[in-house]
Amino acid sequence: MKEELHNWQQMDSDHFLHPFTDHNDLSKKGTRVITKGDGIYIWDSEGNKILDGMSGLWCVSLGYGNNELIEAAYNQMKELPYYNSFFQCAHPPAIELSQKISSIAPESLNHVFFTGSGSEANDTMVRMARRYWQLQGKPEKQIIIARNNAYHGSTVAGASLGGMTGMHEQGGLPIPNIQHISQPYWFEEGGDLDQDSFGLKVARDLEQAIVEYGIDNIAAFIAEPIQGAGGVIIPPETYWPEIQRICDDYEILLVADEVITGFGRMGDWFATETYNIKPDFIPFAKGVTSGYLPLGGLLVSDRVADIIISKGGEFTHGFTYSGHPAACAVAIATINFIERENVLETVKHQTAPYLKEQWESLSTHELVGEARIKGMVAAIELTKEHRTRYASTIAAGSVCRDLAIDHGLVMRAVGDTMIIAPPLIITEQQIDELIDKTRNTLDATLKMIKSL
Ligand code: PXG
Repeated sequence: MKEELHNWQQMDSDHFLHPFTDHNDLSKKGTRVITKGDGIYIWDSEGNKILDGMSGLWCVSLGYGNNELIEAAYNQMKELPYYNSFFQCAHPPAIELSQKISSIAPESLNHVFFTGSGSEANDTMVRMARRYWQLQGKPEKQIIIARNNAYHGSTVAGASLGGMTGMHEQGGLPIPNIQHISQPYWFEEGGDLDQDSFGLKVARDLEQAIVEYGIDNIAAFIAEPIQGAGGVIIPPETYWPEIQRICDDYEILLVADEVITGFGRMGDWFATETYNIKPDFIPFAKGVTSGYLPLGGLLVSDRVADIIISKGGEFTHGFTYSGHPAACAVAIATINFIERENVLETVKHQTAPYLKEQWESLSTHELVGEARIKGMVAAIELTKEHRTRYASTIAAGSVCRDLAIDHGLVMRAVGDTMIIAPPLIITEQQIDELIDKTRNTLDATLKMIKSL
């Protein structure tokens, strides 16, 4: 093997275009090359062991090195590594998985369209929602209402549904007939309102938008039950019941994007259970395979599927890797593991409450304006004083993220919001380690900021 094959950073800098990356900045610092994972830990090419507080990218819920998932992929690849489900074909893993996901999904969602990712799941939703209304004789119902600072993926439709202005600015997005309303981010945007009043106010923006754009033009409303990439934004308790009321009153389709929250992150199979939401579509991905292979999909309600199936003829949509057999086999193994090992019960009644108690104790730290948590996702707002941020030139979040790595912990920074989403298999002892590392990181960050 040629020597330069091991010079990962140079090769990376010469050839590899990374997602969401400033390459000038990266080439100065050098990429962190991750070479190994085991349980909740990863190792980099320098040999550092790091607690993966982000489950990869919100996906490795069962941790690294789970032999059942690995063997499921291997065995399926030996039997049938690929076949498609176009042209009136299918294969056992996709059929079995569609049945299995329907059985754990909320009652009225019994149909699954497979994709390769969460972005493709949302693209599928846009096409299916519009097709549904067309088949109902209402082709003008095209508009999909989404929210500022939402993340729904990076394809043209996914990025359009998302409310990330930085993404819209780079190339003519959003596509037509996507409208954005406010997000339920009390800490940043709640002003003097208490959380419950703010939750209601923001939910009612949906009603205002429906009136403004006209009910005859609106197909659907999409939201993440808890915004993930936007900064683990946990809505006030009043928010979702009011959103549900509005969607019911105006009969628009409700889409709960569970790409992050699905498959156990809240201690329920889906956050729609946790929040008692009744969606027509659930886009999912990530945790469905614990990230071991790429798979996404769209759970579809009976009311939508019945129309698409009975009136629609051919739905002209699909991907080469829709329901890839090896990915489906890993997903079946993931669900079986979660069921057999009582992962949801442990998260719900044991580890998530323990993490909550520990995480909320961080709120007394001088650097912390708020520590919030729901299930196995949590955030800390770094502030100078209670709800006052540091100047953006200080970049408190980036400082904290880099220091976290030095302390052996992956935390993600969204501006000055620090977030974690650890593997669902994390133990109480490992939670103690995560909290210690977080506290030490906060101390070091405060020291660093004060020295600036
Ligand atoms: N919906 C939601 C809610 C997501 O979080 C997607 C859709 C798109 O999934 P794919 O599989 O196409 O990536 C996501 C993905 C971050 C980060 O920085 C979050 C995601 C992806 C990349 C980065 O937090 N979420």
